[in-house]
Amino acid sequence: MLTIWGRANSVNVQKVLWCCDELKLAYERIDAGLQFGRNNEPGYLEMNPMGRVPTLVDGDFVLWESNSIIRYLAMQYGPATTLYPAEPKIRASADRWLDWALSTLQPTERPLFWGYIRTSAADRDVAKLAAAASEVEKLWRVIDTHLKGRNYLEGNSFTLADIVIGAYARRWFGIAELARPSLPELERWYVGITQRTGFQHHVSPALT
Ligand SMILES: N[C@@H](CCC(=O)N[C@@H](CS)C(=O)NCC(=O)O)C(=O)O
Repeated sequence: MLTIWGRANSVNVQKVLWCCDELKLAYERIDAGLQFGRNNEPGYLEMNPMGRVPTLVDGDFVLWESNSIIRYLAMQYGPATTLYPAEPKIRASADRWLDWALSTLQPTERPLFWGYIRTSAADRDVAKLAAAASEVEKLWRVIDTHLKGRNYLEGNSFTLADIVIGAYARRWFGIAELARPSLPELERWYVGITQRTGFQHHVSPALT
């Protein structure tokens, strides 16, 4: 049985839970992080010295970093699936979106998410949020352009890239205050991934 440490409203935990759903893996999830604490206790820090969530425990194997966790799960438990394609060019292309999500998309969207979802309206820095929204919009335009002629982000099948980018797309589409431009390819792809049970169970719940 797998154990996943991390609160269910963390985008990085959500990716892992969605991946487990795609692979039909059973797991136990233990709340940790923010109001649940635990992630800075010595026992947790022994597993994950960064004190962040998620952390995966699979028997005597412990792993942190959400994108590494989903790569591991797909290689270990879904080698015959198309989730993490073995063909090097497709795998590298999918990996590119995983790296881009952590290096570029997440840091750019974070101020927006925290500003609208975790800050009261009275305390918001409106000018800062407008600047952040404009930066994030540029990134979603990149995805919109890339999706032209593609059903999914890489290859012809749903991959880890769709999970990772999909988890952030849910935030972009879920912040009611945002004025979003029309991005038809992005919207078409997003409607498709919202049909998946892993998205519905783990990513779709209200942003908190
Ligand atoms: N790059 C790491 C980031 C981990 C991370 O920053 N997690 C956040 C939640 S999304 C966290 O642990 N925040 C502190 C907390 O929840 O107390 C990953 O992808 O796993």
